[in-house]
Amino acid sequence: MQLPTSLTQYLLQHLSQHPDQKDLVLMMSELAVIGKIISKETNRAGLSGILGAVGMTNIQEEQVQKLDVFANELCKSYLKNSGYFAALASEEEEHVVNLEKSDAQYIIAFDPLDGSSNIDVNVSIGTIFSVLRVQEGMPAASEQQFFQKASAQVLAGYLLYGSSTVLVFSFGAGVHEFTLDQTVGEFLLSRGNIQLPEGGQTYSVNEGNTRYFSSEDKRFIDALKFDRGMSSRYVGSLVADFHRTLLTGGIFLYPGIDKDGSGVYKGKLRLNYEVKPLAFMLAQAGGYSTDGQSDLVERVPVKLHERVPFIFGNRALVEAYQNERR
Ligand code: AHM
Ligand code: MG
Repeated sequence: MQLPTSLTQYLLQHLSQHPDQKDLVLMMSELAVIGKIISKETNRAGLSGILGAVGMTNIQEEQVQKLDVFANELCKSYLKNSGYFAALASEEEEHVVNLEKSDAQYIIAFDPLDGSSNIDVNVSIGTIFSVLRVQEGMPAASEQQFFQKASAQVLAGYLLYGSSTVLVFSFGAGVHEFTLDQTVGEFLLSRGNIQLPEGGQTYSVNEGNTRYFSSEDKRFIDALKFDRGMSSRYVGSLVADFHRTLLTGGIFLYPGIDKDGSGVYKGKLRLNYEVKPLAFMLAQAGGYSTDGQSDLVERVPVKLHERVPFIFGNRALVEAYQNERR
């Protein structure tokens, strides 16, 4: 019987081929542990809600926390203790958190629990992470450290807490999916070197925003429906919508929207926590992502919590979108 490759085996093989990446391999293993803990909490989130609703404490006599707060605090304390990171940036933290490790060579940005509107209603949510090297010539815990483009990431990935929990990540050469076997508590390789299939038939967009779209965006989305006859899927958790697109192709659009009628079209998704890690993996899987003007893998952040339009999927479709805007 052929046993699937475990994450531990995969990481050891990777290390034997890339002895200089020991830290990255070890931090990937730590991130997988964080994923297992959040996965476990996610599975009993309904119970936490019941306890939380009456202001009760849990079995360890701790105050029950909202799942997103729990995930953020867990990531912070676990990543600090790992010793690999000089600083972290979280979607849930206003400022960069200095981890007081002056000799650490890496920084990490993460979205501890993506898909906040889906947390309380039992729909897939996720955790996204992006690891960068500390740049010389500036303080390790400065915001500027995070102003590096997606292609500078040395490790990026996500955990998707869905019908099963999967870990998808890349060290920069190939994207791999591991599925958590809850019975043995180990991630097992389920898809190696994922490549986006050509000719995906799904478009994914929050159609409720149609009135805020530019006329070009409305026209493009109408063409997906009426000319190409594509089918619609939208979870509203970026990790879930990304994972489906990675596996089945198609196009996802969260274009800039003009909600206040000012004529300025603003993106929603965060460059550092959501867009960069996903754009990095998508590029290796043969896909393409754009902010409407150019390749998001090369976009340099200018603000820590910067939000950008995010359109990704099969290259031909996304390039068609981009070409209409240039
Ligand atoms: P969050 O980080 O507060 O959860 O917001 C990001 C989420 C993404 O997961 C998802 O793609 C998007 O927001 C959905 O937005 P909307 O509800 O506007 O469609
Ligand atoms: Mg998010």
